[in-house]
Amino acid sequence: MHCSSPYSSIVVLTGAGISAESGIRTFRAGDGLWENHPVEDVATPEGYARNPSLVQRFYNDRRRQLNSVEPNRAHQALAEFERQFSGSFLLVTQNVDDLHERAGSTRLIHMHGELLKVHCQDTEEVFHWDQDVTVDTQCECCGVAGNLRPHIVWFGEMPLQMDEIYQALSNCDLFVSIGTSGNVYPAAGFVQEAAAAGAKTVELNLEPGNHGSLFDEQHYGPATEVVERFFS
Ligand code: BJW
Repeated sequence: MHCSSPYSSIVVLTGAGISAESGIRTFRAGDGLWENHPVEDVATPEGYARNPSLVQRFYNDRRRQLNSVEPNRAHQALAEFERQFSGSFLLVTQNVDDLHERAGSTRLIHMHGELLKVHCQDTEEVFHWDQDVTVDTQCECCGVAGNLRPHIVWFGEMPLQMDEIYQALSNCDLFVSIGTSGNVYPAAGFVQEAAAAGAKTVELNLEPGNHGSLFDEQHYGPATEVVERFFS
């Protein structure tokens, strides 16, 4: 799709599949484990309350992993498209890595949070953070040890900037979903929101996601190939 496309307002949703070829593992490999941990241990507020050290170590490891991965051609194709496109454009990512911004994307919402941020459990103040966090780390706003937690949206928590996202979905004329299985809500419902607004809907994924049949158009293959082809 060339930047002189017939569309005036585009929303793109990305998931773990876009970062897979950069070397970041996707979530749903079938064994129910993320990096050898049951999901409910590391991605729920209850898991964090039970064992904060384990959860901090899990996110410290993933934060450190960012130093050894690079954006791939799919991230770059989206950033290049954004630079050239004169209409309204919003990239909504479920990913907590920073590969979209490192590729150059700027009109971007991290709806499930960011590995490179933490927030204070009391004040909710958010801090940029690229170091390890432990239960002894003192919070920068209140000085209390153990108050800083990963700025990640866990199950049962409200994803971020939802008003802006729904506003963009209700105005878009093209919605493109990339590298997401469609298992996790509310993101899994965005295709229906966009379709209800009259947008054309396109799925770019390795294989059909949960809602593959709801899309007007589908292209299956590795993101570096299908995304680059679609957005150039
Ligand atoms: C490739 C590829 C390649 C591979 N190229 N493609 C019952 C019914 C309905 C909903 C619920 C329910 N019970 C509970 C809920 C709500 C719950 C939910 O959806 N649960 C489901 C499991 C059922 N959701 C929530 O709790 C959310 N909050 C919420 O709903 O608040 C209330 C609310 C109401 C109304 C409006 C707004 C809010 C919060 C969800 C938080 C999700 N957080 C996580 C963890 C982050 C922490 C971390 O990263 O450690 O976010 S879960 C995890 O899944 C992560 C991801 O962002 C998210 C989505 O996963 P994604 O990206 O789709 O990855 P995969 O692995 O599933 O798929 C990868 C895809 O890529 C596959 O299709 C591959 O084929 C493909 N692929 N290689 C292209 N090379």
